[in-house]
Amino acid sequence: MLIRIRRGWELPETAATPESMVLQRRSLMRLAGVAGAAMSLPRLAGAQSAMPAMNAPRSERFRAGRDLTPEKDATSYNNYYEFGSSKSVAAAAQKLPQSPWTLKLDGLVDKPQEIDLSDLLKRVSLEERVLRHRCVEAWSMIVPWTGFPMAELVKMAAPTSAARYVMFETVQDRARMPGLRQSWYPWPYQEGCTLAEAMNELCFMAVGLYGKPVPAQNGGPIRVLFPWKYGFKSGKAITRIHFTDTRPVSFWEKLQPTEYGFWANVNPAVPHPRWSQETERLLGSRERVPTQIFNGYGEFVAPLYAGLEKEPLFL
Ligand SMILES: Nc1nc2c(c(=O)[nH]1)N[C@H]1C(S)=C(S)[C@@H](COP(=O)(O)O)O[C@H]1N2
Ligand SMILES: [Mo]
Repeated sequence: MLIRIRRGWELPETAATPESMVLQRRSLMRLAGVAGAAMSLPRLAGAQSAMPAMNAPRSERFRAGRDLTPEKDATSYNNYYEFGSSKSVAAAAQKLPQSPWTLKLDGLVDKPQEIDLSDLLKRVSLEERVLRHRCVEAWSMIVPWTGFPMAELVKMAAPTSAARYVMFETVQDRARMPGLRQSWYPWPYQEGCTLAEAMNELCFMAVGLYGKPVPAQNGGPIRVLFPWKYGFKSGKAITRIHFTDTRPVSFWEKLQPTEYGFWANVNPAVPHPRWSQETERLLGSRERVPTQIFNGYGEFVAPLYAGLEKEPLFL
């Protein structure tokens, strides 16, 4: 059982998918795309989506300082274990209906509610943010997300004074997500943060990617983003946001508590137990670049961790 888990996730990306294989797989996918995937996917996405093209204003506050990752790379190399442990889950993920979609806000809140996503989008103003994403496997991407601050949802839920943590839960669609049958994983995919982190301006709920609805494989129709944390914290296809007084134990922490913790802030100086976090490979390129503490977002988030120096903030 453990051996099966080790094969995918536990290897650093460079070991799990040697560069040559990645490149080979991409060109295979391109070829296959002409025959199958590429022809059927856009039609499906159009039919299922609640949202047309988006042209939200781009925020100047968050500058990535690098070129955007090519869209085809960001949308064809994914981690989404509900659809399997390979990076090629895009075709399978198209089966997940994107609309209608309900988001449940519950737990220690004054206003528990279930909101229809299209109603929610009438109540928030959308912006585009170009953000860095750093996977714990040491690859990264820079993509434009459209969405709204998570703080908006916190306000709508109105947490009580007892609420200290927020847990984000991914939908469990057993008919369409074959990975859910892999019972050694602690489904559902849950990730959590402190209430202060959820209210930080960088915590973002994304409904768009490259000006279009977030593709299913990237977590459509709505996902959370913690750009200063390792990518596994940024849960996809969020269906429930739960406010609690207990620190949530998240999916990867349940699987391997010695390797993946609650905080998971990016830090090049703290290696993963089995590989270095000093550099990262830019998706869609062969370039490796230095990794930055808090993924380069320290000016926004470092104050959140004052006084918590004894916590394993970077695991
Ligand atoms: N529900 C769910 N969310 C998830 C994952 C997952 O397997 N299931 N993988 C995480 C990991 S490890 C990463 S790196 C990012 C990948 O997001 P992307 O495919 O949009 O690049 O999603 C995160 N969110
Ligand atoms: Mo990841």
